[in-house]
Amino acid sequence: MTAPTRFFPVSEPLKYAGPESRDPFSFRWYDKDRVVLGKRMEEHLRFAVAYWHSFTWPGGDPFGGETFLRPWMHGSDEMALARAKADVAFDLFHLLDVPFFAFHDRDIAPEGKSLKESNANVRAIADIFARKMETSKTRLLWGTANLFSNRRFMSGAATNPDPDVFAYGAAQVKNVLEITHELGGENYVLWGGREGYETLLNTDLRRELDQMGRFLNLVVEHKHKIGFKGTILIEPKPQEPTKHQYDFDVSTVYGLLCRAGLEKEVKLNIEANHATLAGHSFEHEIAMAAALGIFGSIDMNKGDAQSGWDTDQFPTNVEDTALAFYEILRAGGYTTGGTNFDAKVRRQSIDPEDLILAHAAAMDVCARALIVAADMLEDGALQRAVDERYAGWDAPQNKAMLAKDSSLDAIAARVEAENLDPQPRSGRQERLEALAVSYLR
Ligand code: XUL
Ligand code: CO
Repeated sequence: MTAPTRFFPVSEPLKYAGPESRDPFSFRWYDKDRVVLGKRMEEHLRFAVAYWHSFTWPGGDPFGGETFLRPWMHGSDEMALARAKADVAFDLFHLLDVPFFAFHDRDIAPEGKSLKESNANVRAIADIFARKMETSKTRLLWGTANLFSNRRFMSGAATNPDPDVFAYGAAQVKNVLEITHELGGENYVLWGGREGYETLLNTDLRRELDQMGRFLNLVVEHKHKIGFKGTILIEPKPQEPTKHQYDFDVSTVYGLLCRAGLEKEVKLNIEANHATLAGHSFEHEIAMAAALGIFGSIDMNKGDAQSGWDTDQFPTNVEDTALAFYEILRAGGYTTGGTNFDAKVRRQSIDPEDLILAHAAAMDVCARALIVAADMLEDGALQRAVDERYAGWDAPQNKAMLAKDSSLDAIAARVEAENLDPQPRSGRQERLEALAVSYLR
């Protein structure tokens, strides 16, 4: 660990102090070594701090600019500021004792006058990360390229009508994928920031989908070429910034992957706030990805019930979070994925300690939710109710209907021969909702 930067008011990592603790600089539920379902909490949850919201966002909104006045955002030597930012970032990782972080290329280093210069800047900061990671426990959950902030990407990257922008985006991804690989990253994320359209009047949908499919294949081919063993993840989002994004939700991305022949190669990074913007619950998106065999990782940040945009708030609701972790546990837990806080403090939370306390509180919500979810799973009553509901499918004549050699003729003949007269049975929703809530603590 390098010397602390003294940006934060504490220098010792937060420790578990139990649910009764009134010390805000302690964990009440996140007890990293506590064993849950045979695995340490830290290994279950695999927390990651996102570089962009905590260290790069200045606190602006559509009506006002910067509120945070972070010291590393002000000065003329941009690379010196990027190095100072890296110091503070690794201090926060240390204080929170998190196993992972995640970044976009443009979060960690300034954009240069050419792609070559930009890539060199990213590499210089990545070299600093590599040195810091020799003594820090924090590893890289994922890297990603920002293909949406610069005005060249206003009409998309892979789906841009201008092939030069496609080329520029591809070259940028190559650099970040290679750096992610060199830093031992466990995943590489593609969020289609502006892969969508504003109006059909200027859009050739088929071309854009073909371009996107080829772009994804180029990334996967390069992954194999350089020997990156991590997972390529796509992060669905329905809209914002574009009116319609091609990666709308889990099911839509599955369709895109099948069209590109990549459903066995690419998995999904599911964000809570994106799920709700798409009109789904977070647990729906996780369960759908698991059912389709493409669950990878999550961005753990919620929206605001009253506003229809991506507010990126830290999770505070144990019940919702428990339902999400229940689906993650049912899916077998993470492999290369993790719980990334793609979340930002509110723009009035201007104190350095707010950054620490926001993450700590969210880690506690997730830890508590994990315990509840583990109880749900271990007790098994919820699963038994589901199994009972489908038990009829175990009978041989019913299994046979789903076999390749079944036919409408045979099924219709059996309905007649057996005089089938199906009687509806209760879905028992309220009973199961009461059961689910009974695990809360
Ligand atoms: C945007 C968003 C991104 C991705 C990575 O809504 O979630 O920060 O997580 O590009
Ligand atoms: Co995200």
